[in-house]
Amino acid sequence: MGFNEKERAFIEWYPRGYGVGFKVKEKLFETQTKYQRLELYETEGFGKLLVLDGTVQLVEVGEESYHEPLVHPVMLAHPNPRRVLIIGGGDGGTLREVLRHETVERAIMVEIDEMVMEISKLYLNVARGAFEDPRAEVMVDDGVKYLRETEEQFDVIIVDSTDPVGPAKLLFSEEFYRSAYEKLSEKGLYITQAGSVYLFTNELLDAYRAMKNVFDRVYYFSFPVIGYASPWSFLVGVKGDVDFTKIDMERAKKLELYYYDPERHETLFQMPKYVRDLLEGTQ
Ligand code: AG3
Repeated sequence: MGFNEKERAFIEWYPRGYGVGFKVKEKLFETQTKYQRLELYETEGFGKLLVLDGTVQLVEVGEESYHEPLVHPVMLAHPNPRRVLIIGGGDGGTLREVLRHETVERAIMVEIDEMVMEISKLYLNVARGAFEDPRAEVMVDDGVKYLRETEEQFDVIIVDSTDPVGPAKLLFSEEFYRSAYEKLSEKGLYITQAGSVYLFTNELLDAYRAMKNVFDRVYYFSFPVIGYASPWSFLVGVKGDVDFTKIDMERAKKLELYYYDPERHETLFQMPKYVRDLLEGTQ
């Protein structure tokens, strides 16, 4: 569906006929991995485009518009994030941003699809050395199983998955949130990408409700991500005495960021009326 030979464009079709697309110079390849269909394109204006099961994962030019808001708000709100778990994120962008924090001693990344990692390493300018960092421990495993079985504790858990439909569905279940809560340290933060509020409304509200049943506090924020139906949603779950509305400006100043603005952290929580109404309607 996605690649239109005649137009030389890749278009991601969301529910209700909503589309987001890029003009492409060429299709670099397409393959079926053990878990999903992987396509790679060279776009006209945004570098390479990585697609999984027909959905845009990233474009090289602008991927930071996703990885910055996914990583830095939670890392800067936590008082001392030393142990971080990333579930998914095979391209290495999330790992790269996590490792920019000097407090991090260990960053464990659990990606189910080895092929996504290998192809990203070979073709994409995204990980930029993150996989070789001595603090990084990368494993190929099912994140649901890993989190259920691990005896480790984490200060921050980041879920960088595909959409809450299909293979990643379990990552949005109450059961999964419970095992995440259990594996967070006394003070812990959990963040997940959570889709589009107007295209995956039910999935988002279900996830929000399930998170509210598990975490001590839950926050919603959205961010304009290049390549996704804009704005994109993120859900944050808090365990214990951590205030997600406040961040450490001293540490923030050491990071050079382009999209997420720590000085305006509070603006993350502004949302259109219909979104607030939808969230307030969940009980
Ligand atoms: N993780 C995928 C976010 C979901 C995108 N969904 C969509 N386009 N329908 C991104 C991987 C980047 N590390």
